[in-house]
Amino acid sequence: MPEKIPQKIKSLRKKTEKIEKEAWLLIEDAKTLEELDKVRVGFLGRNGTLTQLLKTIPQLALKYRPEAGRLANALKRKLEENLREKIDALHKEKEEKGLEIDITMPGCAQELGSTHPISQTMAEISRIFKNLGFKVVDGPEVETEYHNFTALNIPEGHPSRETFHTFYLDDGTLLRSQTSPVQIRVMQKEKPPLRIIAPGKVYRPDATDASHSFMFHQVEGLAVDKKINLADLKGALTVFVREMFGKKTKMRFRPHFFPFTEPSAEVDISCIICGGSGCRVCSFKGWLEILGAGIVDPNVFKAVKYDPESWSGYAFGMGVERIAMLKYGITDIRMFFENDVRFLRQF
Ligand code: 2NM
Repeated sequence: MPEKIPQKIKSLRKKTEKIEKEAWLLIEDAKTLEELDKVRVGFLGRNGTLTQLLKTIPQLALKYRPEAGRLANALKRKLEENLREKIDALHKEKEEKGLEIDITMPGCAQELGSTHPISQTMAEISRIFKNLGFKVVDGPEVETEYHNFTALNIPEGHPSRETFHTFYLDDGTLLRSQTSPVQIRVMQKEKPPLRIIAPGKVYRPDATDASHSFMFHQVEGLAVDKKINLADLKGALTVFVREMFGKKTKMRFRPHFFPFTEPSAEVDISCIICGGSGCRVCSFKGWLEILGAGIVDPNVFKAVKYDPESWSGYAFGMGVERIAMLKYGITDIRMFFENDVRFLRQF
């Protein structure tokens, strides 16, 4: 014989069924999130119909309470679920209509960035040499030993290799220590005459301090033509230092050694701070070293199958950070690589 359902539970069941029907219709009818929230408050808010019903349960006789609780809580879960589904549907609808974006809201200000001082300096160096007829060229930062050393008249076992012997990759390639391998690549591809500059990153096994970094930027230049001589080199570099540091800047060559040029020189300019009288920046010498240069060694031409009897050339190389530090009065190379906007904003 089926157990007789007590009157109390019967009436509770009726009430929950009524609430469910009502809620279902109202939820279905709600057109906006605001309307829907009113429906929610009407049933589940502090004075909501369902909330009130739940509050009556503790007043029931103990034996009715479990069944009453099950009924009321099942309804509560169902309502919450229906509300959630409708909220999602309304959000989706709003998004599809594009109303999620309020075009009257104030925008987020995007601060304007600026070109990095090293990029600015490289662009300025390139501009000057472009005006002198040079083409700007680019090449890989991961190089073969051949392009980085052998073709540049630095054979295996040559002491010059030792100073660059750190950044090797597994397959025998290495991070380039100068940008001259780019020039080797251009000469392998193109016939003379040519005038090129190669700006870019280079890598050295140097411990970092105020004036050294394991990575820095270089611009190297190369001119190959008939009967190029030291006067051509001096002429081009004179134009460069005057454009870069001002018309009054003086320049001098000091003999030096580079494996890829012969003769070679280190090039100084008169101190741009004191004009040559001596100060802390030039260590009271009156001169600042800014680049290295020379006449291309015939062995370099042989490596790229240029006839050294018919062709001659000059080449030079400079560190961009050093030029930028002198130009802007920066005393620590690390500032270029810290990405501190308080530093970068100044340029
Ligand atoms: C320097 C100094 C002197 C140089 C040589 C070459 C090449 F490819 F022609 F052999 N490119 N750059 C050179 C010459 C670089 O940097 C201090």
